[in-house]
Amino acid sequence: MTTTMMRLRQHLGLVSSPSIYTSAIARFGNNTPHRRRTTRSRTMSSSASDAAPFEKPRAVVKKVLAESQPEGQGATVRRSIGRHELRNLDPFLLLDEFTVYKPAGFPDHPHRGFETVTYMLEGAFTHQDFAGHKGTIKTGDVQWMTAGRGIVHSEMPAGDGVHKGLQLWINLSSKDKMIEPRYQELESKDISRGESEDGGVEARVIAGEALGAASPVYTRTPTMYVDFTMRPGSRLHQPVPEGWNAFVYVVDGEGVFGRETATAHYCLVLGPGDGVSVWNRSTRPLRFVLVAGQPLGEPVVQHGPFVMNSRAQIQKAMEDYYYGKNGFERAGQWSSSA
Ligand code: FJE
Ligand code: FE
Repeated sequence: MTTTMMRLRQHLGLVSSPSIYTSAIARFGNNTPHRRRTTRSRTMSSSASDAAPFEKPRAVVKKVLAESQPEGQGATVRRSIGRHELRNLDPFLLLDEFTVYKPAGFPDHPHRGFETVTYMLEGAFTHQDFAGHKGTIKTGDVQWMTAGRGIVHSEMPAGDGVHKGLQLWINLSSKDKMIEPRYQELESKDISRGESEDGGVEARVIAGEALGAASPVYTRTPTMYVDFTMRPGSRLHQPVPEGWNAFVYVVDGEGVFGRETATAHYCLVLGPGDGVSVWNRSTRPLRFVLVAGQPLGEPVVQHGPFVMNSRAQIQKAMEDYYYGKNGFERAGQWSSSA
Protein backbone atom coordinates (compact mmCIF):
# COMPACT_ATOMS: atom_id res chain seq x y z
CA MET A 1 0.00 0.00 0.00
CA THR A 2 1.30 3.48 -0.79
CA THR A 3 2.04 5.84 2.05
CA THR A 4 -0.50 8.33 0.76
CA MET A 5 -3.18 5.65 0.82
CA MET A 6 -2.14 4.63 4.32
CA ARG A 7 -2.28 8.20 5.40
CA LEU A 8 -5.76 8.54 3.98
CA ARG A 9 -6.86 5.36 5.74
CA GLN A 10 -5.42 6.60 9.02
CA HIS A 11 -7.14 9.84 8.44
CA LEU A 12 -10.42 8.08 7.73
CA GLY A 13 -9.86 5.88 10.76
CA LEU A 14 -10.03 9.01 12.83
CA VAL A 15 -13.23 10.05 11.09
CA SER A 16 -15.13 8.05 13.74
CA SER A 17 -16.03 11.27 15.48
CA PRO A 18 -18.75 13.14 13.64
CA SER A 19 -18.55 16.01 16.09
CA ILE A 20 -15.06 17.25 15.29
CA TYR A 21 -15.20 16.12 11.70
CA THR A 22 -18.31 18.05 10.89
CA SER A 23 -17.51 20.99 8.66
CA ALA A 24 -18.82 24.06 10.31
CA ILE A 25 -18.96 27.59 9.10
CA ALA A 26 -19.59 30.16 11.72
CA ARG A 27 -19.20 33.86 11.92
CA PHE A 28 -18.47 35.67 15.11
CA GLY A 29 -19.03 39.35 15.57
CA ASN A 30 -17.80 39.44 19.13
CA ASN A 31 -14.40 40.94 18.55
CA THR A 32 -13.13 43.08 21.33
CA PRO A 33 -11.03 46.20 20.99
CA HIS A 34 -10.21 45.92 24.69
CA ARG A 35 -7.19 43.94 25.75
CA ARG A 36 -6.04 43.69 29.31
CA ARG A 37 -2.85 41.72 29.80
CA THR A 38 -2.64 41.65 33.56
CA THR A 39 -5.17 40.26 35.96
CA ARG A 40 -5.39 40.92 39.65
CA SER A 41 -7.00 38.63 42.13
CA ARG A 42 -7.66 38.17 45.79
CA THR A 43 -9.51 35.80 47.99
CA MET A 44 -11.50 36.33 51.12
CA SER A 45 -12.03 33.95 53.99
CA SER A 46 -15.59 32.80 54.50
CA SER A 47 -15.88 35.18 57.44
CA ALA A 48 -15.28 38.11 55.11
CA SER A 49 -18.00 39.54 52.93
CA ASP A 50 -18.99 37.18 50.15
CA ALA A 51 -20.16 40.06 47.99
CA ALA A 52 -18.37 39.94 44.67
CA PRO A 53 -15.77 42.70 44.45
CA PHE A 54 -16.50 43.05 40.75
CA GLU A 55 -18.32 45.83 39.01
CA LYS A 56 -19.81 43.30 36.62
CA PRO A 57 -19.56 39.79 38.06
CA ARG A 58 -19.72 37.07 35.43
CA ALA A 59 -22.71 34.74 35.72
CA VAL A 60 -23.00 31.20 34.41
CA VAL A 61 -25.00 31.42 31.19
CA LYS A 62 -24.76 27.77 30.15
CA LYS A 63 -24.12 24.51 31.99
CA VAL A 64 -23.35 21.35 30.03
CA LEU A 65 -22.39 17.86 31.20
CA ALA A 66 -19.52 16.39 29.14
CA GLU A 67 -20.64 12.82 28.52
CA SER A 68 -18.22 10.06 27.54
CA GLN A 69 -17.79 9.19 23.86
CA PRO A 70 -15.34 7.04 21.91
CA GLU A 71 -12.52 8.95 20.18
CA GLY A 72 -9.17 8.28 18.51
CA GLN A 73 -8.36 4.57 18.55
CA GLY A 74 -10.12 2.91 21.50
CA ALA A 75 -9.88 6.02 23.68
CA THR A 76 -12.69 7.72 25.57
CA VAL A 77 -13.22 11.45 25.90
CA ARG A 78 -15.67 13.66 27.70
CA ARG A 79 -16.09 16.49 25.21
CA SER A 80 -17.42 19.81 26.43
CA ILE A 81 -16.34 22.65 24.14
CA GLY A 82 -16.86 21.39 20.57
CA ARG A 83 -19.96 19.36 21.26
CA HIS A 84 -23.19 20.48 19.67
CA GLU A 85 -24.37 22.61 22.60
CA LEU A 86 -20.96 24.22 23.06
CA ARG A 87 -19.72 25.50 19.74
CA ASN A 88 -18.68 29.02 18.85
CA LEU A 89 -16.87 29.76 22.10
CA ASP A 90 -14.33 31.79 20.12
CA PRO A 91 -11.29 31.29 20.26
CA PHE A 92 -11.85 27.80 21.73
CA LEU A 93 -12.61 24.89 19.45
CA LEU A 94 -12.57 21.84 21.68
CA LEU A 95 -12.05 20.66 25.26
CA ASP A 96 -11.71 16.92 25.84
CA GLU A 97 -11.16 15.22 29.18
CA PHE A 98 -9.50 12.03 27.96
CA THR A 99 -9.20 8.68 29.71
CA VAL A 100 -6.95 6.16 28.00
CA TYR A 101 -5.59 2.69 28.76
CA LYS A 102 -3.05 0.94 26.55
CA PRO A 103 -3.18 0.03 23.70
CA ALA A 104 -5.70 2.81 22.95
CA GLY A 105 -4.54 6.28 21.99
CA PHE A 106 -4.40 8.88 19.25
CA PRO A 107 -2.16 7.44 16.50
CA ASP A 108 -0.61 9.42 13.63
CA HIS A 109 -2.82 12.37 12.63
CA PRO A 110 -2.33 15.92 11.30
CA HIS A 111 -3.21 19.39 12.59
CA ARG A 112 -3.26 22.80 10.90
CA GLY A 113 -4.43 26.27 11.90
CA PHE A 114 -4.69 26.08 15.70
CA GLU A 115 -2.96 25.13 18.99
CA THR A 116 -3.45 22.08 21.18
CA VAL A 117 -2.82 22.30 24.93
CA THR A 118 -2.46 18.97 26.70
CA TYR A 119 -2.54 18.98 30.51
CA MET A 120 -1.96 15.65 32.24
CA LEU A 121 -4.11 14.89 35.29
CA GLU A 122 -2.88 11.33 35.84
CA GLY A 123 -0.43 8.98 34.12
CA ALA A 124 1.72 9.92 31.13
CA PHE A 125 1.46 10.47 27.37
CA THR A 126 4.22 10.15 24.77
CA HIS A 127 4.06 12.36 21.70
CA GLN A 128 6.12 11.96 18.55
CA ASP A 129 5.97 14.17 15.50
CA PHE A 130 7.12 14.01 11.90
CA ALA A 131 9.97 16.48 12.56
CA GLY A 132 11.58 14.22 15.18
CA HIS A 133 10.15 16.00 18.20
CA LYS A 134 9.43 13.40 20.86
CA GLY A 135 8.69 13.49 24.57
CA THR A 136 6.60 12.24 27.44
CA ILE A 137 4.41 14.45 29.59
CA LYS A 138 3.51 13.16 33.06
CA THR A 139 0.99 14.08 35.75
CA GLY A 140 0.86 17.87 36.09
CA ASP A 141 2.92 18.57 32.95
CA VAL A 142 1.70 20.70 30.05
CA GLN A 143 2.43 20.58 26.35
CA TRP A 144 1.42 23.75 24.50
CA MET A 145 1.68 22.88 20.81
CA THR A 146 1.24 25.48 18.11
CA ALA A 147 0.45 23.41 15.03
CA GLY A 148 0.52 26.43 12.72
CA ARG A 149 1.00 25.36 9.09
CA GLY A 150 1.28 21.71 9.93
CA ILE A 151 2.12 18.99 12.43
CA VAL A 152 1.66 15.26 12.01
CA HIS A 153 2.01 13.42 15.30
CA SER A 154 0.93 10.58 17.54
CA GLU A 155 -0.22 10.92 21.14
CA MET A 156 -0.13 7.60 23.00
CA PRO A 157 -0.18 6.51 26.66
CA ALA A 158 3.19 5.67 28.25
CA GLY A 159 2.96 2.62 30.48
CA ASP A 160 0.15 0.64 32.07
CA GLY A 161 -2.77 1.86 34.10
CA VAL A 162 -5.00 4.85 33.52
CA HIS A 163 -3.89 8.00 31.71
CA LYS A 164 -6.05 11.09 32.06
CA GLY A 165 -5.83 14.66 31.00
CA LEU A 166 -7.40 17.66 29.35
CA GLN A 167 -6.82 18.67 25.76
CA LEU A 168 -7.87 22.15 24.71
CA TRP A 169 -7.84 23.39 21.10
CA ILE A 170 -7.30 27.14 20.70
CA ASN A 171 -7.85 28.74 17.32
CA LEU A 172 -5.15 30.86 15.68
CA SER A 173 -5.93 34.15 13.95
CA SER A 174 -5.78 34.21 10.15
CA LYS A 175 -2.34 35.86 10.29
CA ASP A 176 -0.98 33.06 12.51
CA LYS A 177 -2.53 29.97 10.93
CA MET A 178 0.45 29.25 8.70
CA ILE A 179 3.26 30.03 11.17
CA GLU A 180 6.06 27.57 11.89
CA PRO A 181 5.03 24.88 14.37
CA ARG A 182 6.27 25.42 17.92
CA TYR A 183 6.23 23.60 21.24
CA GLN A 184 6.20 25.04 24.75
CA GLU A 185 6.51 22.41 27.42
CA LEU A 186 6.15 22.91 31.15
CA GLU A 187 7.05 20.29 33.69
CA SER A 188 4.81 20.10 36.71
CA LYS A 189 7.53 21.43 39.03
CA ASP A 190 8.00 24.48 36.81
CA ILE A 191 4.36 25.51 36.74
CA SER A 192 3.86 28.77 38.69
CA ARG A 193 1.68 28.38 41.74
CA GLY A 194 -0.27 31.09 43.45
CA GLU A 195 -2.03 30.91 46.78
CA SER A 196 -4.74 32.98 48.42
CA GLU A 197 -3.83 34.91 51.59
CA ASP A 198 -5.62 32.47 53.86
CA GLY A 199 -4.21 29.46 52.02
CA GLY A 200 -7.65 28.19 51.06
CA VAL A 201 -7.10 28.37 47.31
CA GLU A 202 -4.20 27.17 45.20
CA ALA A 203 -3.72 28.15 41.55
CA ARG A 204 -1.49 26.37 39.04
CA VAL A 205 -1.09 28.90 36.26
CA ILE A 206 -0.78 27.33 32.81
CA ALA A 207 -1.35 30.61 30.96
CA GLY A 208 -1.84 34.17 32.15
CA GLU A 209 -1.83 35.21 35.81
CA ALA A 210 -3.67 34.35 39.01
CA LEU A 211 -3.13 34.79 42.76
CA GLY A 212 0.20 36.52 42.17
CA ALA A 213 1.66 33.83 39.89
CA ALA A 214 2.31 34.14 36.16
CA SER A 215 2.95 31.60 33.41
CA PRO A 216 5.92 31.87 31.01
CA VAL A 217 3.84 30.42 28.17
CA TYR A 218 3.46 32.71 25.17
CA THR A 219 -0.13 32.68 23.98
CA ARG A 220 -0.47 33.78 20.39
CA THR A 221 -4.17 34.04 20.89
CA PRO A 222 -4.35 35.83 24.26
CA THR A 223 -5.45 33.11 26.72
CA MET A 224 -5.79 32.53 30.44
CA TYR A 225 -5.74 28.94 31.73
CA VAL A 226 -5.65 28.26 35.47
CA ASP A 227 -6.10 25.04 37.48
CA PHE A 228 -7.65 25.93 40.86
CA THR A 229 -7.91 23.75 43.95
CA MET A 230 -10.14 25.10 46.73
CA ARG A 231 -10.39 23.80 50.27
CA PRO A 232 -13.81 23.25 51.82
CA GLY A 233 -15.32 26.61 52.83
CA SER A 234 -12.91 28.71 50.78
CA ARG A 235 -13.86 31.51 48.40
CA LEU A 236 -12.20 32.95 45.33
CA HIS A 237 -12.78 36.17 43.42
CA GLN A 238 -10.86 35.84 40.17
CA PRO A 239 -10.67 38.66 37.62
CA VAL A 240 -11.22 37.59 34.01
CA PRO A 241 -10.42 40.12 31.26
CA GLU A 242 -13.57 41.83 30.06
CA GLY A 243 -14.57 40.99 26.51
CA TRP A 244 -12.91 37.58 26.62
CA ASN A 245 -14.94 34.41 26.33
CA ALA A 246 -14.58 32.30 29.46
CA PHE A 247 -15.59 28.93 30.83
CA VAL A 248 -15.03 26.68 33.82
CA TYR A 249 -14.57 22.91 33.64
CA VAL A 250 -15.00 21.06 36.93
CA VAL A 251 -12.43 18.29 37.38
CA ASP A 252 -13.34 17.11 40.90
CA GLY A 253 -15.64 17.98 43.78
CA GLU A 254 -18.49 20.46 43.88
CA GLY A 255 -18.54 24.26 43.80
CA VAL A 256 -20.74 27.30 43.52
CA PHE A 257 -19.80 29.46 40.52
CA GLY A 258 -21.64 32.76 40.71
CA ARG A 259 -25.05 31.38 41.69
CA GLU A 260 -24.71 28.05 39.89
CA THR A 261 -23.65 24.77 41.51
CA ALA A 262 -21.68 22.21 39.51
CA THR A 263 -19.84 18.92 40.00
CA ALA A 264 -17.18 17.01 38.04
CA HIS A 265 -17.40 16.91 34.22
CA TYR A 266 -19.64 19.97 33.96
CA CYS A 267 -18.64 22.84 31.71
CA LEU A 268 -19.95 26.27 32.68
CA VAL A 269 -19.90 29.11 30.17
CA LEU A 270 -19.50 32.48 31.85
CA GLY A 271 -21.36 35.54 30.62
CA PRO A 272 -19.88 39.02 30.21
CA GLY A 273 -18.21 40.79 33.11
CA ASP A 274 -14.89 41.45 34.80
CA GLY A 275 -14.52 38.48 37.13
CA VAL A 276 -15.95 35.30 38.59
CA SER A 277 -16.65 34.37 42.21
CA VAL A 278 -16.40 30.79 43.40
CA TRP A 279 -17.29 29.20 46.72
CA ASN A 280 -16.51 25.69 47.86
CA ARG A 281 -19.60 25.13 50.01
CA SER A 282 -18.88 21.38 50.23
CA THR A 283 -16.81 19.29 52.63
CA ARG A 284 -14.37 18.04 49.96
CA PRO A 285 -11.69 19.80 47.90
CA LEU A 286 -12.90 21.40 44.67
CA ARG A 287 -10.74 21.32 41.54
CA PHE A 288 -11.60 23.11 38.32
CA VAL A 289 -9.93 24.86 35.42
CA LEU A 290 -10.84 28.40 34.41
CA VAL A 291 -10.09 29.21 30.78
CA ALA A 292 -10.59 32.53 29.02
CA GLY A 293 -9.51 33.86 25.65
CA GLN A 294 -9.74 36.91 23.48
CA PRO A 295 -12.21 36.18 20.69
CA LEU A 296 -10.75 36.31 17.17
CA GLY A 297 -13.98 37.37 15.49
CA GLU A 298 -13.09 35.57 12.27
CA PRO A 299 -14.92 32.92 10.24
CA VAL A 300 -14.17 29.38 11.40
CA VAL A 301 -14.23 26.50 8.94
CA GLN A 302 -13.31 23.18 10.52
CA HIS A 303 -12.75 19.84 8.93
CA GLY A 304 -11.58 17.54 11.71
CA PRO A 305 -7.93 18.39 12.44
CA PHE A 306 -7.80 21.33 10.01
CA VAL A 307 -9.24 24.66 11.16
CA MET A 308 -9.12 27.53 8.69
CA ASN A 309 -11.10 30.63 7.65
CA SER A 310 -12.63 29.42 4.37
CA ARG A 311 -13.64 26.25 2.55
CA ALA A 312 -10.95 26.93 -0.05
CA GLN A 313 -8.30 26.96 2.69
CA ILE A 314 -9.63 23.64 4.03
CA GLN A 315 -9.44 22.16 0.53
CA LYS A 316 -5.85 23.46 0.34
CA ALA A 317 -5.00 21.93 3.74
CA MET A 318 -6.27 18.52 2.63
CA GLU A 319 -4.31 18.75 -0.61
CA ASP A 320 -1.15 19.88 1.19
CA TYR A 321 -1.47 16.97 3.61
CA TYR A 322 -2.21 14.49 0.84
CA TYR A 323 0.62 15.61 -1.44
CA GLY A 324 3.07 16.57 1.35
CA LYS A 325 3.32 20.31 0.64
CA ASN A 326 3.41 23.67 2.45
CA GLY A 327 4.44 22.36 5.85
CA PHE A 328 3.45 18.71 5.37
CA GLU A 329 6.64 17.83 3.44
CA ARG A 330 7.67 15.17 5.95
CA ALA A 331 4.23 13.59 6.18
CA GLY A 332 4.83 11.03 3.44
CA GLN A 333 7.93 9.29 4.79
CA TRP A 334 7.00 9.42 8.42
CA SER A 335 5.19 7.12 10.77
CA SER A 336 5.48 6.95 14.54
CA SER A 337 7.55 4.18 16.10
CA ALA A 338 6.17 1.75 18.66
C1 FJE B 1 -8.04 14.40 16.39
C2 FJE B 1 -9.99 12.47 16.32
C3 FJE B 1 -9.14 12.57 17.41
N1 FJE B 1 -9.14 14.59 21.56
N2 FJE B 1 -7.62 14.41 23.43
C4 FJE B 1 -9.87 13.30 15.26
F1 FJE B 1 -9.27 11.74 18.44
C5 FJE B 1 -8.16 13.55 17.47
C6 FJE B 1 -7.25 13.67 18.62
C7 FJE B 1 -7.77 14.00 19.95
C8 FJE B 1 -7.04 13.98 21.15
C9 FJE B 1 -5.73 13.68 21.52
C10 FJE B 1 -5.43 13.75 22.85
CL1 FJE B 1 -3.84 13.37 23.40
C11 FJE B 1 -6.38 14.12 23.80
C12 FJE B 1 -7.96 14.34 22.13
C13 FJE B 1 -9.04 14.37 20.24
O1 FJE B 1 -6.06 13.44 18.47
F2 FJE B 1 -7.11 15.32 16.41
C14 FJE B 1 -8.90 14.27 15.27
N3 FJE B 1 -8.79 15.13 14.23
FE1 FE C 1 -3.12 15.71 18.03
